[in-house]
Amino acid sequence: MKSKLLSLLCIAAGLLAVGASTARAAAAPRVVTITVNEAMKFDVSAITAAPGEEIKVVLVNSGSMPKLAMGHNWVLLKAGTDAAAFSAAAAAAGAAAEFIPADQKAAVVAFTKLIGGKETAEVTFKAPTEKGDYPYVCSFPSHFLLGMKGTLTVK
Ligand SMILES: [Cu+2]
Repeated sequence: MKSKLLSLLCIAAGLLAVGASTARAAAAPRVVTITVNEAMKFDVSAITAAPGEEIKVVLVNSGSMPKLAMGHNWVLLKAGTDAAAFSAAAAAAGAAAEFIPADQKAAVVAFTKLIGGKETAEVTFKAPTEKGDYPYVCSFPSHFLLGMKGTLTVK
């Protein structure tokens, strides 16, 4: 009798464990890895997301230059943001602000820190619920102008 109860408990515990791991898997964000280097391009220039989808962007800098000489970040902007104007403001904000202009934070959906060669940064965020095209940029001075940009499309 006692052993039967014990085995029932074991089964119950096993089911709980399975349930917990399933729940964990469902809650895990989708990982999008973006590699950057001295070529000043995001190797992923288009991301499609479902409204409200949880996404983890992992930014990998495979280059070798230090952050202050050629740093990179990944900054997702609200739909309709003038990315060129944002980048100009970011350059003016300077390295101390990691090229995120304090007065334009309302235009930022998500961003990683600025990283140098052989560094990695990540940010987990929920895609906007409103469908549309959300521009993303590297806000290091002039990198946007050199083509370091992409679009996250919510649909
Ligand atoms: Cu960059």
